[in-house]
Amino acid sequence: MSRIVTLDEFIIKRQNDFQYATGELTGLLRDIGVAAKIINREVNKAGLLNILGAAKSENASGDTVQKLDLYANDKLIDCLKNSGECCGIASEENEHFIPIKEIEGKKAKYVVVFDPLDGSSNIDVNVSVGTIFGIFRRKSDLSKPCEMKDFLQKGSELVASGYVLYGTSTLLVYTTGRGVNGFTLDPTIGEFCLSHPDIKIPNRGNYYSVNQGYYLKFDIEMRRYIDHCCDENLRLRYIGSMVSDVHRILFQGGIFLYPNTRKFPQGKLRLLYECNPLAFIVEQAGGKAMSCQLERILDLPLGDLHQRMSIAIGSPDMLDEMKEFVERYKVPEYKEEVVEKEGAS
Ligand code: P6P
Repeated sequence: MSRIVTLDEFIIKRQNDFQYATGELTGLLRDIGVAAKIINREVNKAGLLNILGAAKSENASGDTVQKLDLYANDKLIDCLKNSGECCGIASEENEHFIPIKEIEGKKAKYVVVFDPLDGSSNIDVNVSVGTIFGIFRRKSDLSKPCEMKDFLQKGSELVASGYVLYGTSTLLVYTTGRGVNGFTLDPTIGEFCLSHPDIKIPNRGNYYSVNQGYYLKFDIEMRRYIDHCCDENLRLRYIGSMVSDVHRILFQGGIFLYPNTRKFPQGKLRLLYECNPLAFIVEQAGGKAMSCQLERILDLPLGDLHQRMSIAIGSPDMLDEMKEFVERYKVPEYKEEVVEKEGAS
């Protein structure tokens, strides 16, 4: 049996891979790992505590907030506040970013963005949920509080990103731009242990992941690509938790889609703390991530913290195929013909 390598040990050993190897990012990643262990403890016994169900409030994006969302949000903020390495936080659960005061005069260089508990509508039915995070170097003056420009950075500026999946086991997957590695929490020792070194996404897979219930609300070019997935006898896997659905695609190959609809003309998922961190990971694993208008996710400019975006993410060959379908069926002539035949979408 190969020697156990803990997350802490791995981060420290690999910090020299990292352009800004000053130990601060190492400390930040370890603090996020601590918050993940605390959240995992509560997620695993949520049914025993009065922390299930809705918190009778909505977040900045208008989503109903679950009690465990708020718990996870609070724990991540507490851990990051005490880390001394983070000068600001942007969370799905908070309308504005949260400046963090320096500790003992230390000028923190990083800001952290996160969705504390993605897919939390699944909590009450015991379906896996996850935390998604991204880390940027601040752009503003180190001697002053963080500013909005520290957060409104393109995904290509991320220095690290990752997710924690609270599923059949608890898995932390992250990248600092030197490949993707996965760590499984061993509850007997309370450590995340290296379990999936150097993750690479298959060039194609047998799965496609989309909310098929919205099929008629997608643009015709996306409907034609989904028809192609059905013609290819791909298997539909969609549980309404982006981090879980994308994790399956990362490990087994396939494509995850959340196209724009009439209800969400820009797409539903949030660019800053859902799409960009997962796009960084999937690209680092050899995959691709683009909007349904074929723009590379990591190149997209951000206008606000909770900006929504359509997304197609997964195996490179399948993204290339999707791109062909969009280019072929997006042409106005075809769309007019379809509208006449099928009626407005
Ligand atoms: P729908 C969860 O609320 C989430 O933000 C993602 O995790 C998930 O992929 C998506 O929304 C599910 O949305 O419209 O299919 O229920």
